[in-house]
Amino acid sequence: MSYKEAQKKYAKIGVDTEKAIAALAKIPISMHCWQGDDVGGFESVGGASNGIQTTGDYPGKATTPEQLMADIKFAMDLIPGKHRVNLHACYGIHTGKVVDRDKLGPEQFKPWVDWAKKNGYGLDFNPTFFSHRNVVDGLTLSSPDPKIRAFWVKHGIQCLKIAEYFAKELKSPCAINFWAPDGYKDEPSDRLGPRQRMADSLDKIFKTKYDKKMVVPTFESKLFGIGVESYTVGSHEFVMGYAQSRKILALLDMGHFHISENVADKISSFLMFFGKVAFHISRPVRWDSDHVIRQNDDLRAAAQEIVKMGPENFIIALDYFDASICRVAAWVLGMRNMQKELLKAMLVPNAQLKALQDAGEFTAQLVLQEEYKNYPFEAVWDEFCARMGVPAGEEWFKTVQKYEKDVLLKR
Ligand code: RNT
Ligand code: ZN
Repeated sequence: MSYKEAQKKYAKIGVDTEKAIAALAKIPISMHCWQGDDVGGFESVGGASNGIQTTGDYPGKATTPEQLMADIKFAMDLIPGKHRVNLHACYGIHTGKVVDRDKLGPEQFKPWVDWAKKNGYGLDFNPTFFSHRNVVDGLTLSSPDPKIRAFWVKHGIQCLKIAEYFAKELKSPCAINFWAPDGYKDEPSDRLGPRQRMADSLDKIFKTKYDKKMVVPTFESKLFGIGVESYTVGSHEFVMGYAQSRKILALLDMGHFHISENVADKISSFLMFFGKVAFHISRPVRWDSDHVIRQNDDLRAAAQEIVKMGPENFIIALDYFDASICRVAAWVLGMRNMQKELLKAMLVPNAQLKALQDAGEFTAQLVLQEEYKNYPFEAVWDEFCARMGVPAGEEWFKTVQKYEKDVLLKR
């Protein structure tokens, strides 16, 4: 079906495809640098540890800043629209001796800023509370050892400075996400103490002066991790309470809940009480496995809520890392899948369906929700990609395969 025919078909149900295309072009997605090297970073060759793990050993991963930048740029060029890059503190660029986390500053991130400027990307940021010797007994900000807490507090403060540097240099607010792996493998005797200590550490971090318009702290909750099965300090309730009371944003990661929970259902409540919602788009398979996102029901449901609540009220960041497949393809596929689901959600006559719900017309609601799934979305997507100057269909993969052969596999 041609775009013109699809446009007419959608118009009949009150959907303006031109509006949808224009709206989608304005949604920036924060693409995570860490898919490019299995959350490795540039501090050591040890790889991800202390609360983060990747599986797979697909060849060709980026091991230097130049390689990672080249791979991100290659992926970005196959993704329609203008987007952001999400960096972690462990991706600082060190000349000579590695500067420890408590002493990091803008200096280690200047090459990233220069590169982002050149390519027109916004930058977001994350302190790295893992893959480090000062994660002691699995604890950072909640450690009973005041020296360990002080180290991580200093890290958080330095990261706020780096986020402010990004925002000012790139003239675009920087979201900085706090996630700490702290927790216990087995039943702790004290559940309160670690939470009090974590709150106190965070308060010390956020006491630093930072530009509240340009730096947007978010705080990510988690149910459990491998090795931290019985207790997570930054649980959902802890994060909600902390963020709400300190007037920062809470962040929802799709992999950080019980597997049967509907994460999309949480969005409207978050929006009501926080005004804005930060999101890690991920795909858990039986656990927080961080698989590449697919066009599945969970992603569809999240995208529908984002569209209905107003995409401008969201910080959409991807968070997955699959080391068993081509990492560049994983980026392109995930970014495009997110955009496809956002577009699909925009091509649904939401006002009409809402009216059916309010009128108690549940049969019609169900029938139409299903029928609309088969509308000619693809024609609109193809048109969007053509206007954005990127391949619409699977041809993008051929380009990645060539890059893989010519560049990645030669590393
Ligand atoms: C871990 C969290 C966190 C990390 C990134 C690398 O479970 O999801 O967001 O994935 O900070
Ligand atoms: Zn996450």
